[in-house]
Amino acid sequence: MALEKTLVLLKPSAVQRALIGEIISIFEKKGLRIAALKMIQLDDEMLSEHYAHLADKPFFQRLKDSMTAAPVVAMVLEGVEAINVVRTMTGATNGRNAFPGTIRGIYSMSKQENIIHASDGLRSAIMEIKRFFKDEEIYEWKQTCFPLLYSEEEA
Ligand code: IDP
Ligand code: MG
Repeated sequence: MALEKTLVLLKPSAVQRALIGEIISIFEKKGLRIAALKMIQLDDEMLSEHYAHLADKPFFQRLKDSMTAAPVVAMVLEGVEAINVVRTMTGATNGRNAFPGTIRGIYSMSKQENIIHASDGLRSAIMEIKRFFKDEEIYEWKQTCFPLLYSEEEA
């Protein structure tokens, strides 16, 4: 089982609604290692890259406006199968359909204002981490509770 890194953004709506601490805490308590963490103001260029797959959608400009309305909190989380784990914790895109217990399920009533972004696969995780973090911003600190989080065969 592979130790993976994934990218999470707490969107401007999460920052405005004072949910930063609470959501980071959910990931910390899950056992994911925070490898990098910072607040950044996204711009049009970064978002056109990040959301390139949505460029022809009618809501694209609205989405970009929403994503630049306040800073975001960006982080790199690491754990065994972290990409899938974090994506599952994130929940369905539309907050109204997201299962209760998922972050969108708990905190969001909207498809656009859905609080959080999480990488959806290995390729996108690698690209997105590179998009938002320099190598020297990613820390390889040792999680001393690691043996309590996983069995030997898992890690
Ligand atoms: P994801 O964030 O669950 O991976 P994507 O389809 O990759 O979903 O869309 C990226 C973001 O674009 C969503 O998180 C959401 O904020 C926004 N979005 C997606 N579909 C719609 C829509 O139909 N209306 C408005 N915003 C949307
Ligand atoms: Mg996506």
